[in-house]
Formats: sequence, structure tokens, C-alpha cells
Amino acid sequence: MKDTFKLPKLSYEYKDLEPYIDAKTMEIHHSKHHAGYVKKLNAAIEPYEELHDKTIEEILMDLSIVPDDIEQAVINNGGGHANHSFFWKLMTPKGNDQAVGELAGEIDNEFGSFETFKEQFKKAALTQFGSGWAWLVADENNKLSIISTANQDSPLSLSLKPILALDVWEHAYYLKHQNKRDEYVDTWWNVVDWDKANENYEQAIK
Ligand code: MN3
Repeated sequence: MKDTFKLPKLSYEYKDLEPYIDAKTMEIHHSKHHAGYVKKLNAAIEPYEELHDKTIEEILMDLSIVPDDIEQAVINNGGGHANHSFFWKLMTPKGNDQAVGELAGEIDNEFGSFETFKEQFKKAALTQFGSGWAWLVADENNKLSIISTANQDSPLSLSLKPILALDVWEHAYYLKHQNKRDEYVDTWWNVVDWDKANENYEQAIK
């Protein structure tokens, strides 16, 4: 099988997000779960050469170019690939738990304060029933909002531009936190790369 899409390397080691996210969770999440999405995505698109030179973001932004018989496979596994690639880059061993740059100002404008934003984001993460993601996104008018999506559905397919993402599938936290998703969300803020989130915002509003 052609490996059109590839599992991205992380810019840190699996153990580097400890004590907040444990090495075993990172290893399984990246080398098994994410790798699985990449493999299934490549299998799905293999017969369709017209998709081979597209980025996964281009495909998810316009699902009408995807043949019907593989559409759900692309939503699930292409979404899984894009979401995780995006998520890994939003984490760093040097997290600082404070938004920066233009994004920091816009979060204050939209949500009132950084603390209120965090509360609302956490609520989205906790009320997403079953597997899914919590997101900070910008719409076509550059307005920020918090949404959650089910399974591996991507905000790109809703014409929204992702700024910040949190994986709330059990595989993201179960080894360390078991059923306590709230504890995982609280801990996760320690490893958020706000420089990267601000970069995502600047790209989104360009
Ligand atoms: Mn995951």
C-alpha cells in the first residue's frame, strides 16, 4: 500500500509531557491510534489517485471531492489524522497556562476573561457525550467560538478554522485518569502551547 499520508514525528519525546500526560498514553496514542488512522486513510484513498496530491486539510474542507463509497472512512480516518496532527503541535513541555499575543486579546474580547474561556472550554470537553473533541475555532468573520465535535469529525468540514483542540476520547486519558475526564482537562492546561495557538489564530484571520 502507498503511504500517501504519513504519521508525523513529534517535536518532543513521549515522556516529555510528564507528569501531566504520561509517556505510555502518549506512546499508544501516537504510535497506535494515530498510526491506525493514517493506515486506514491510505487504504481508503488508494484507488482514487485524484486525492493523492491533496493535503488532508484540503480534503476535509471540501468533502464533495471524496467519492461516496469512501466518504465516511475519510471523515473518520482523515479526520483522525488531521485532528491528531493538529493536537500534537498544540502541546509542549514548556506550557505556560496563559494565552499570548493577538489571541489573548481576542479571547478576552469574546469570552470576558481567560478564566471564563477556560471554564467554557472545559464545559464543552465534559459535555461532549462519548468520543470526540473540544475546539476553539474561528469562523469566516474571524469570530471565536467554542464547539465540540463527535468522533473524528473535523471543524474544517464545517468551514471553521481550528485554533485549539482537545482530544476527549477515552484513549487520550484512560490509563492515567480512568473515568475522570475533568481531571484530565484540568491537567492538560499545563502543557498547552499558547504560542502555537496564537500562530493558528494569526493564520486563521489572514
Ligand atoms: Mn485520540
